[in-house]
Order: sequence, then structure tokens, then C-alpha cells
Amino acid sequence: MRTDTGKAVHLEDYKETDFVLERVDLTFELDPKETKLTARSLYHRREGAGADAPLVLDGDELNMTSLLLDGVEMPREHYEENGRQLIISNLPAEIAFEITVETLLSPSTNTELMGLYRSNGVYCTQCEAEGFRRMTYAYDRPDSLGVYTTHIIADKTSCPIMLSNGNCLGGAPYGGDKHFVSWFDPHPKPSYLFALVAGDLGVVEDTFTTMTGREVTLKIYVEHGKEPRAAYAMDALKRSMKWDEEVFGREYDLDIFMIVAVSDFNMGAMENKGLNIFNDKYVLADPETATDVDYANIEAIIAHEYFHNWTGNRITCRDWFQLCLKEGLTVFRDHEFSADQRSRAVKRIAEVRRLKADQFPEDGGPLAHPVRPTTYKEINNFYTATVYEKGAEVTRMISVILGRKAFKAGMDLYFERHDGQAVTIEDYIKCFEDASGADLTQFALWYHQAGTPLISVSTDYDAGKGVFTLSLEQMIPATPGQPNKVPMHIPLSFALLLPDGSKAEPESIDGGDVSKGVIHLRERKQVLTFTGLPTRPALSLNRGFSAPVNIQFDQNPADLALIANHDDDLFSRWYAVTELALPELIMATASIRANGAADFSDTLVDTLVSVAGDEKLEPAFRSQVLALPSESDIAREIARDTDPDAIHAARNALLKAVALKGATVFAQLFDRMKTPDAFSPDAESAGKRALRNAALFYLAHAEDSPARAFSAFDTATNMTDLSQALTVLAHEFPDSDETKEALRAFLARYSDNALVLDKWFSVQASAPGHGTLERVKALMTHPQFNAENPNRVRALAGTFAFANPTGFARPDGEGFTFLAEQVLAIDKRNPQLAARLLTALRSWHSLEQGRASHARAALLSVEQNDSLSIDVRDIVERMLAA
Ligand code: B3K
Ligand code: ZN
Repeated sequence: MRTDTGKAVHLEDYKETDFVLERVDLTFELDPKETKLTARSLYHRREGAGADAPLVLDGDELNMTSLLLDGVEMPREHYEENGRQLIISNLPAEIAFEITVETLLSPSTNTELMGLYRSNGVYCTQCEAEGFRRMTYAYDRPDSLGVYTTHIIADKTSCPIMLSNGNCLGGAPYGGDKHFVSWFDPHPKPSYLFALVAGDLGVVEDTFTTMTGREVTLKIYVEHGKEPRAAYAMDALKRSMKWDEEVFGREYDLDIFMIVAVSDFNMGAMENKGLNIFNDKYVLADPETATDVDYANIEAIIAHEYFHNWTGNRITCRDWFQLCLKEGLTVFRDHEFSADQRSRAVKRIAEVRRLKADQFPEDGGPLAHPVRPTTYKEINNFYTATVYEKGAEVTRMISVILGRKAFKAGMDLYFERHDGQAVTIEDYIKCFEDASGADLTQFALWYHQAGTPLISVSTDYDAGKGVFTLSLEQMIPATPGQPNKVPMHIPLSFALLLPDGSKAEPESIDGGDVSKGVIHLRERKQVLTFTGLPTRPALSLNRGFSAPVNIQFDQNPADLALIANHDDDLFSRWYAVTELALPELIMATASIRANGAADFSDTLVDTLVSVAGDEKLEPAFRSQVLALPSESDIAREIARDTDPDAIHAARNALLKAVALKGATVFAQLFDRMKTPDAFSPDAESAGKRALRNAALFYLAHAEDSPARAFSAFDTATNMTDLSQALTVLAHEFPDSDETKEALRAFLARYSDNALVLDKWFSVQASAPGHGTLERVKALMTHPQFNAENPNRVRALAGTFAFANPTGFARPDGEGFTFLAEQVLAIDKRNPQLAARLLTALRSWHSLEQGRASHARAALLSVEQNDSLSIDVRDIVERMLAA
């Protein structure tokens, strides 16, 4: 029975709890259908709370079998259960008291994967955001911190491993076939960080010596037989621990740190105190089964969850509106970590690509919301790219505005001032203000105003006077609930480049606040003049993507080519190529729609070919340039009346032009960048593979034959090369015998490896063209398809909806109908997964009329269903309202 009411929660209604939680003692007697949980919690009435205020605890779908006050059964008239709450009255005014709640749980039928559930026979929990209340009545909110002791009783044979947060106190036989173990976590924590795991798992062990010389035991638990595939994750964990000490001065604080990999998980991973639970996709890797992207994701997510130990766990959120306080900041920290472990510029390019692919469409569509929202109906729908990725960008901007040293001082103060507390964005910003003396009042609008700012740029040069003029104007688009915006503080890093690529040094800069290469745009309109410039410079603006904004600047292609070839900021070079390509791709799309043909300038094609062959540039960078703006990037730029088929054709025409012109370069790259026999997942080797596979992709367009890709498939020595060759075959030559053979061989070889099979499904789901939908439908009935496994659902339906614009948005609307059906079916089992899948339609407004009306019809067909979860109802209503 669904008990969530879907009533909106508002930030302004925040109120402290009437009672203070001190300690929690949990005993789980595990059983697949009838787990008994006895939760004893010690509370006292908060000073200032009314003497007769009741204790109101949260619950969701609970079966409570007993309720005691200080060990004595509570009289029925002293409490009330209303499906979502347990309301207890007649409680002591002054002394602490203990409430004991006994509940019966059924982990094996818990398909929502929230609370206590089973994955492949392993008991595990997911409590963030509101899963704890699915186990027992509690103050299930992040500002209620308690010290937890957990006892687990289970069958010895099926559960030799029994884990919870903190340090292990020991265990013993418990009569018959059972045994028990107890864990104690000395660090007060909110309920969302509670975790339990029990099952039969293999383990990989290591140790880490902290900066003060304490030895920490590290354990990664995986399914038996998969232990060797956890080695890279372990290595990434140790590097993360070291990095957090060196860069943020943060030391780990328990004797043991554990990670458990499970195969059924709604998200990437979860930072439970001392016991991170991971989607196994982000733990398991070896050269034969993981791609370079998988390795990079594992490194980033292991780091992310570990870094939460300080940003999230030691200092947590006062309420869920403050989610970006832990998520945005922790993403920023994992970005910095990966940048230090890999190439900073290439990492930044990947971050910006992702921000633009995931966050910009969200911010520009019906689901737009501020980094710190002020209202929600279902908090799980707010674990968004805006909270995570834009949240990280906001912290990055603070570091740009304050500079490295003051930013560090602000972080140090934050850790010192708020350790052990549940705090707000205001508390966070105050630390930077106090540490630096800066006034961040206007800057803080980044947390409150949704929408991607648009900066209109124009320049002028007076050769006689040697004066360069730069006019900037900011506009923040209207978003749901926020029709009018005020100007923000936007830090724009910039340089003026001379024709030889060196930097021009103006004598004076007037008209605005410019310091250390950063323009601080604060007004709606600002005009800056740079004097003492005998030669006209090219403007390189928003270097390193210092602000997450759109820029409208009709920059001359020669200037862009200069930046693309000479800027000393690699990110800017990549960005300039993108800016060179986008207007041409937009024009080509229009001309495909008008007359079926498109062509491209020599400047663009030559720039791309020359970057491909430029040995001075790192291979990973070159592969990023060759990746071109994606079809969704182009659609976003076009913004309205978009036709995915025309965009696909236009982009393909550019690929073909570059492929033909650069065929020799690509053939050489394909030969030279071959992976040596000894595989290494490091960034440099990965970069070479990325470049080689980009070359393979272009060569497929030049040669118009599957032969080369098929032989690459046949001779591949690692999963990156193998899956890339398979992608080229399935996407470019879908009907060839080679493709059929490769798909068959891949399936036969990996039929017992779920994570690799996910790739087999997603390669096919992302194949462009109207015919893919039938293929996807057929794959839904494949014996290896498993509708209960979130990874498999995301690999097939998710990839199709999010990463296949021509297939998903086919003109007859059948792709949208399919999505609606899937969402409704999945919603019955797993609302979080269903709601996430539905957001694939978030940009439906920008489609051309025919497709847009099909999308709307599909959304309406979802909305009309009256047994929707709150999760899906919230998304579909917002999507239709705007
Ligand atoms: N904090 C978790 C996400 C929980 C999502 C709940 N719907 C993972 C992370 O961001 O680290
Ligand atoms: Zn996180």
C-alpha cells in the first residue's frame, strides 16, 4: 500500500524537532519474508518544546507489532498510527525516555530497493533520502543525529558476513543455525546514513595508514569469484584517502572502511558511514570486461563516496533542501581529485560536456529548479544534475572568485566550525565570507535562481586609438515559479590573444571589476574598455568554463580558429572548436530540412583534421575534439522546432567530410595508437585508445564498409576496443552480416557477465534510426533481459530514451508511447527508477510540432493513470505544467 501523500514540503516550514534523539539500538533478526526489527531509541524533550508536544515519528508501509515506553507496553490511547506517522503523547517532560518499536519487514518482496531489501540473496539497505522509515518509526530527517549500535542475527550459512556502520564489537553463535554480530558507530549520524549488509560474499582486504599514523582496515565485499575485479577500486580508494589528506586535510575517522558491491541498486553508490554500498558497475573492473570510461567512473565514484565522509557525513544537511551542500561540494571534490589523477584539461572538457548534456536541458525545461530548491513533493526527484553538477560549478566559482588560498581557508573554517552539525547553504557561504572578507550576497543568487544565464557578448576595436571594447549583458531565463530574475555575480575568466597566440597586455582596463584574468560581471549590462592595444586581439572568454553559462557571441571564425590552434588553455581550444562547429551544424541542419544537402567550411574541416594529426596534443584531448558536439548539443542550441533526423543527417555530413579529408591521418592513428600487449587503465593509455577508436569511427564513414571495424572487433584485446568496434558495427552498419556475427559472438562470450551484457543491450539501444524501437522491443523479451534489475532497465530502455534522439523521437511518436508504457510498468515495482526514466522527455517542448504533440500525448497517458507513485506523478505534472 502506498502511504506517501505527495503533499508539498516547503523550506520556509522548517522547524526543529520537539525531541532530541540521543542513541539508537537496532536488532535485526533477518529473514527473507519476516525480518524482525527491534529499534530502541533514547529521546529527551528539547528545551523550549511544549511540555505536552507529542513525539511525531516518520514511517512508510510499516507493520508495527509492538510499542514500548521504557520497556513497558504503551497504552493504546497514548499513540496513533496514521500510515505515515506514529504520534506518541503523554511523554515525560524532563527526563530521557526509551521508545522501543518492533516491526516486521519483508526484504525479499521489497522491489522499490529502498529500506531493507535483497539483491542476489544479499540483504542490504538504502536509506537516503527516506528509506529508514521503511524499516521503523523514526525521526527520518537529516538534522536528527544519533549514535547507533546495530545487532544482526542471521543464518550462519546464508549470511556468514554481517555488516553495519562503525567498528565491529564482535559476535558469537546464537543458538541453532544462527549467529549474531554487533557494530557500534561512535559518530552521531542521521538515519539516512545507516546501513546493513548480510550475506555470503567474498572480500578483498588492504590497509591504509592515515596522516597521523593510524592504520585503517579496508575491505571491499563482492560476489564470490569476483575478488580480482575489485583491485582497481581498492587502489582508487587508497588514492582518494591520501588525496583528501593532502588537499583538504581530511583524515578518516574509524578503524575500518568497507565497500560492498551489489547488483540491484537504484543509483551509483551510497556513502553510508564506514559502509559504502555500491552498484557493482562502479566497483568491478578488469581489462577484459571494463572500458576506460568504466575505470574512470569507478575512480570518480569511489572517491565521491569516500569524500562524503567529511562533506555529508561529519557535516550533514539540516534538511533536504540543502542537498547541494553535500552533493555539489562532493562532486566538486571528486572533480578536483580526478583532475589531479588525470589530465586536468581533458577532465574539465568531460565535465563541461556532461554539464551541458544533463544539466543545461534540465535548467532550460519544465523540470528546472534552483540549486537549492524551496519546495518538493518527492525528494528523490531532486537528486538531479542541477543539485549535483551545477552545485559543483557553484563551489568552483567560489574558488575562482576567492582564489585558491582564500577558498582553502573557507573550507578549513567550514570543517572546523561545523563538524558534527547539520547545516545550511547560508552556513557554508558564511565560512567563505568570514575567511576571506568577501561579500558573497549577490553571488549566493546562484543557489536561488534557476535557469542557465545567457551572456550576450559583443566587441569592438578602434585601431587608431588601440582600444578594445567588450560589452556584456546577462539575462537569466524565466523558469517554473521564477518569472523574473535579478542580475547575478558571474565570474568570467578571459584572455586577449594576439595573432601569434601570445597574450595581449592592456595598459588599463576600465568599466568593471577585473582582477587576475577574471571579469566579475555583476550588472545586467557592463562595458569594459581595454587600452594600449596596437593589434586587434581575439577574445578567449569563460576560460576553463569559469561560469556555467551560455554565451551568445557572434565571434569571427578566424578568431575562433586562432584560439583553437594557439590558446594556452586547452579547454578553451576545445571550446573554440565547438563554437566553430555549432553554427555550421545548425545551418547544415536547416539546409538538410530545406533541400536535403549540407556542406561545411574548409576552416572547420581543416581545423578538425589538423587537431587529429597534431602530435603535440595529448591523444585524449584530440579524441574530445573529434567527438564533435553531440546531436543533443546541436538540438539544445537550436532550441525550438528541432528535428532529430535532420540534426543526425547534418552531423553525419560533417563526419563524412572530415573523414574523407583526414582519411590518411585517421588510418595512421588507427595503426599507431594500438594498445600494447600489457594493458594499463591509466589516463594516458586510455587517451590513446580513445583516439584510435575515434579514428576507427571516422574511417567507417570514409570507407563505408564494416570490414575494418569487424577486424578491430576480432582482434581487440580489451573491452574498450571491443565495445567501440561493436558500436561502430551496430550503429553504422546495422544490417551487415559482420554486425550480426559480432553481436552473436559478444553475447556468447559474455552471457554470464551481467555488467558486460548491459553493454550489449545498450549498444543496440543507441543505434540511430527509426528501426531501433522494434529492436528494443524484441530485446525486452530476450531471455537475458531482466526487468527487475535497474542496471539492465537503464541499459536498454534508459539508453534508448536518453541516448538515441532519432530512434526515441521518431516522427510517429511510437518511441514516446513505448517510454510511457515502460514507465507505468516499472512504476508498480520501483517508482524511483520509473520517475528517472520519464525525465528523458524533459526537453519535449523544443521538438517540432508533430513530435511535440506525440510527446505530450505520451505524458498525458501517464498522467491519466490513477495509481501513479508520487515520484512519477510529480515529474509528469511538472513536465506538463510548464
Ligand atoms: N547520496 C547518494 C544518493 C542517494 C540518492 C537517493 N535517491 C549517492 C551520492 O550522491 O553519493
Ligand atoms: Zn554524493
